[in-house]
Amino acid sequence: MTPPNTDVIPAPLSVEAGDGPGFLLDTGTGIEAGPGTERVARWLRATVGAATGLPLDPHTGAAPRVRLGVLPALGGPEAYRLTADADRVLIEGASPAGLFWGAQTFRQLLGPDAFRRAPVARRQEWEVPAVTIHDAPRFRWRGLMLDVARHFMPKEGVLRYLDLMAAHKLNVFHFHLTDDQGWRIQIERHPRLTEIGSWRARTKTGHRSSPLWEEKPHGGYYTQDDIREIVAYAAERHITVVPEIDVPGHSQAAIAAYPELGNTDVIDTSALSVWDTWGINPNVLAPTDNTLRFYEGVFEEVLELFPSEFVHVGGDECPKDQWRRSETAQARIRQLGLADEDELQSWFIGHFDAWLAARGRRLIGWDEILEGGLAKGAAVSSWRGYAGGIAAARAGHDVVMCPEQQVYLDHRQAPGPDEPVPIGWVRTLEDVYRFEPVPPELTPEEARHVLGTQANVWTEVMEDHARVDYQTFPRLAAFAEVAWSALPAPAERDFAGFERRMTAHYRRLDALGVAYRPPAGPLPWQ
Ligand code: TNX
Repeated sequence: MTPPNTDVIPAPLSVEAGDGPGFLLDTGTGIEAGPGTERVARWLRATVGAATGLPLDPHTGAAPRVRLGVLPALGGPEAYRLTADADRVLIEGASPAGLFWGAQTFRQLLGPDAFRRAPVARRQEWEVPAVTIHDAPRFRWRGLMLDVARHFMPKEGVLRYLDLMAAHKLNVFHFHLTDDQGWRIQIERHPRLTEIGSWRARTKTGHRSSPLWEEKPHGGYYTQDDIREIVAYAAERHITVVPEIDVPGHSQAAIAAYPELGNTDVIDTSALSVWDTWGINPNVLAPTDNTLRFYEGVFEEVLELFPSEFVHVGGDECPKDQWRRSETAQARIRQLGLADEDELQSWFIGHFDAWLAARGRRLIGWDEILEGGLAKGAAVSSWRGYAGGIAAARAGHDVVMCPEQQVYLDHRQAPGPDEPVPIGWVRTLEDVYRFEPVPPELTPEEARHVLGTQANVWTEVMEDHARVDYQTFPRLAAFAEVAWSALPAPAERDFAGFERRMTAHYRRLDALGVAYRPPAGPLPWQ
């Protein structure tokens, strides 16, 4: 018999092996839902039922049971406890979310075949080892950002990505929906955003030096019904979707659709099309009332679709050159009594900070929003290292740590000519495992503003979901452990032990059909 599988990833707070035999799931096993747990029970019956072929019917006679409950006394809002012995499995969460993470652990305990969509293992019984697990996450924001603007990912791929997040106990999906190279969300009152803004005539994939380098049309967008489906699917998995509409930079797709949004007194914006190269784009929004009203309209529809507390407004990489040359922008600076273009950007972001606050939401933006003064209620995604996050936390603002030096998964994961993605530094699995979201410079009081951490997947050079898988995995497993588990300081982390536990996890990823970067041997396309 195979030894009990307790190589749970991310590692729980505590795992105590029981003495006796484990619990056997068979045709007589029911999954019973206590009060408030029916949704999680349905998810568990559906996933484990599909993989095992067992009915898991709660009304099955007197057979042993898997029982689900909510027990607020368990501690932190997402804590759970799982106890298994020969007679029963009890999974209790401090909330339905905590219970759901416990259900994810239960699935890992059943072994890799529990991650399949149909029963392939010729067995009637599935064993959960006798065990008691206490668990709770370190951070409340355990995020993953996907850029669907540079390369569109069809809805099915997004739903699958959400399932993969849930399997790693990640709970915030930052959905980067707009950029220079594409606008991906239908906005009913501004139809050209998707009619024009979601397609580019040419796109370059691969790297210039690579034989895969080619140019072809690219595009796609989510209808509002698609978005509702994605948000509901995420909610079922206790994942919050935080939408990002990037302003005032990274906006060429919007300007191509509505030229009046750009700095028309500096360039002929009607000649712009959706951008077909990568990098920082000089074409930014004009700081006019018309632009503000236009984007208020966009955000009104966005708020209807996304119930998240936070709404991301981008704010990154906004070159100020056109504002320097635009008489309209300069007049605005004078009218508002601002010192410079940085303060103009800050005013622009501040407008949406107040606008969102008036609607009960909170603004979050990339760390450039610190320049020219941070808007009152703004939270910061600290991406250019820790500095922005440190400054924001010291000023009493909330922070999500996502420094590009550590957790940008578009960066290559090994040196060598075989790695497909040519951008960025080498960031190995071990580098990610040793990433620490809370910098030592922060006092405990300041550190409370670190809501958590996020890995970012920018897709300039990932043209399909196999490439996204390759860049995301296995590093996301290491990241999940950083975000969830109570790991010691980076230098003391047991990376060798993590790699050993990854042996079981690779089998789970295999069962899920994830095209991860294999730890050894040929790369998938070799
Ligand atoms: C910087 S991170 C960007 C993105 C790029 C990424 C590539 C950030 C807020 N802006 O637009 O895709 O680098 O790694």
